[in-house]
Amino acid sequence: MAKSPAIRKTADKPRSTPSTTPSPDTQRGNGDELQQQAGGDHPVMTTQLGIPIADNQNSLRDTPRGPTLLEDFILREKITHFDHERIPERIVHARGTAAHGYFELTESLAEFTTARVLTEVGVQTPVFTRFSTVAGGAGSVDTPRDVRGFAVKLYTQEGNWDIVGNNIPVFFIQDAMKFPDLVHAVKMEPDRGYPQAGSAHDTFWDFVSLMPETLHMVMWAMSDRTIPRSLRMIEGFGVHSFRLVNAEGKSTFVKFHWRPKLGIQSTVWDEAVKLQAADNDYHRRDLFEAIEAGNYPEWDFAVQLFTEEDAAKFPFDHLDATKLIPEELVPLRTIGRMVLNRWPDNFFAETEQVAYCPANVPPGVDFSNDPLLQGRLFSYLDTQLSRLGGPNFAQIPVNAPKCPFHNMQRDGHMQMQVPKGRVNYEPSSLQGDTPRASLAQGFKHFAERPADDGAKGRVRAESFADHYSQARMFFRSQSEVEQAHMASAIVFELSKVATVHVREAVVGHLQHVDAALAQRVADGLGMDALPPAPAAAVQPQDMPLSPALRIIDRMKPTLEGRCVGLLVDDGSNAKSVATFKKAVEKAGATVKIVAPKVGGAKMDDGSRLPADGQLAGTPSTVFDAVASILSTEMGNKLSREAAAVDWFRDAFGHLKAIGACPGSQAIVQAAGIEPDAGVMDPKDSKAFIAAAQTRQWDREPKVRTLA
Ligand code: HDE
Repeated sequence: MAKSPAIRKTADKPRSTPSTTPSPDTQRGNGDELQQQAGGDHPVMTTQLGIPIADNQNSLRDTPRGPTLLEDFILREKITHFDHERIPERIVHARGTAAHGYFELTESLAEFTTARVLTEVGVQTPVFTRFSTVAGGAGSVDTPRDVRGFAVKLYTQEGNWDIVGNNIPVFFIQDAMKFPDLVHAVKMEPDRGYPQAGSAHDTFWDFVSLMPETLHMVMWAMSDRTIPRSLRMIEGFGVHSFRLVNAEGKSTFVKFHWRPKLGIQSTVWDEAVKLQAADNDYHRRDLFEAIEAGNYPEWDFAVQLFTEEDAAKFPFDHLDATKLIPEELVPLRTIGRMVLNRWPDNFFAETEQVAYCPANVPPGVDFSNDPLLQGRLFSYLDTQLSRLGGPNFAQIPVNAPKCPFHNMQRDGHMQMQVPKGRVNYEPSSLQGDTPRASLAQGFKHFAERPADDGAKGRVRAESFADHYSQARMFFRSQSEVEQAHMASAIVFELSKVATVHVREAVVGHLQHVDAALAQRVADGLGMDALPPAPAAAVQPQDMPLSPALRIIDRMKPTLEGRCVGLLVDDGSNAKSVATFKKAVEKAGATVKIVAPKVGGAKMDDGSRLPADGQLAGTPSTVFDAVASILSTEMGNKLSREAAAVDWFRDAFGHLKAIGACPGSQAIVQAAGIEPDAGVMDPKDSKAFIAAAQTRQWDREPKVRTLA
């Protein structure tokens, strides 16, 4: 009888009725047996305290079919640790994906700051960058319509610098006081526990309708920026004005920007919705696969620099986080780049435990009086105390600085350091090696002029009162296609709002943004009359337009970083497949083979081409463009296969290039596709590559009605 070694060793009394039938688990083999089976040079498994474990399959039983013994310290330790594996997820930005990399300065800002990371050209500073959605929980999907967090931790020689930004340059609210209300409104409703990860519900839009300061960011949220194609193709913004401070103590205001080398690219809404079904982890997988393949995503780092005097001339208050500084007003200066080139070893240890805080700045960088930023300076440290369980979270490897650090902070939960000596205070005279503050090297706060603009009070500056002008500028700066997408997004979201007066109030506000937009949305919602516009504290102004805020015009016509799906089946022409693949890969894209069976397809020359994805589980939504190389026989067969028909139909609807071979024509017809300039024979790889570098915007009116 194959008994587990653990039972044999620890059962002290032989039982009178031993089990004669071994359980499947005891048959599976244990300890040394398993060690040998697995091969390799495995270390012996131990408890947390190093006690070697002989059997990791069976708990200690009183008899083979009797109760489990409390004495089983190995079982108890294992289960107890498991019971405590989770920590509270982030209140916002819970769903995130991160990677390691480096920042390299290409132009010195020595004139403006003492920060070494911004003055030492060519030095590579390690970074850890986490992207996130805002509203959904940690297990929610990657592609809802949502703002993306863009948080960069730079491990500089003068301490950690966290630029904790978003992929949108403005924020919903002006004062930290409103943040809990905003977040409560956008997250799932508290009584029903839904919707998860989306703003298309009554409480969010109720809040919007009552807080006109949200309008500018709402316009961004309804743009295609919030349905990105890839985390590698989003911009990042520090949002607030910060300060740079030079050796003379002079301050210059600065806004931080990250610009993706691959260009910005978004999905279309129907695609984003279908991606939620196709692949919950679409963005995480995309980043992982790119880094694993050595296609390291890269961003330019740029700054907008301006003085107090410049700021006084802006037709808005730069301390108001609902306002951006158009780059036509203050140009961007590219001073560095960030490359992400290493996937974390462990998701929990790094991506989950990383603790960003906008208050982490090196000497030479300082804060502005933006009231939203001021609130954030407090919030992030505070949230880590409950999320990570105590004051020593900075000792977690991903959070620890990579420069020397010394202080007199001691003890606390989970203290990992063992400070030596009797001196844990300062000043002291008993030890020669204790840390001391340094006036020369230490952080100097910018010595600001005392404010002379009024008395203390719970007030909102009058310069913050214009809520519509920049919303208008943003909307009117967009291309026609983008405006139509925004109008349709608002119609979609408000159509999910059951409360009629909330829908009406939002459309009322839109009249201040753009009367034609308000009318389009009203029509899209089936309203008989345009609801009245509310009184505006300040009449909106027509600001100069900022074409730099568009996506479509700035999309890079490239296949770099993109992925093309190629559908094959038994009998596909091996030569055509190889030629197509080579040409598209040469243009920079990855080609993934899709076939009805994951084992692949038998080509016409008898060779077998393994598939990267099975057709039913790999819809065209996960690709930037698609092509097919099929025999007529297989094409006819697949034209009766919903997954194949949808593959083409969705690619067409999502404005993608389609390289459909003659053998696929039955599927193309079943999908109701009327071929246009974006549909061609994949033999013409040149035409395919040209079309795949962008989306077929002209096709859109043929496939959907936009507001
Ligand atoms: Fe955050 N924010 N936030 N936020 N935020 C958090 O910190 C907060 C704001 C942003 O990948 C929390 O560690 C307040 C603006 C990102 O780990 C919390 C206010 C911007 C991340 C918090 C804001 C952001 C967070 C939740 C208004 C763009 C994820 C967990 C005063 C510039 C960082 C945590 C990561 C996370 C508070 C507004 C970006 C609760 C009080 C504006 C990218 O501390």
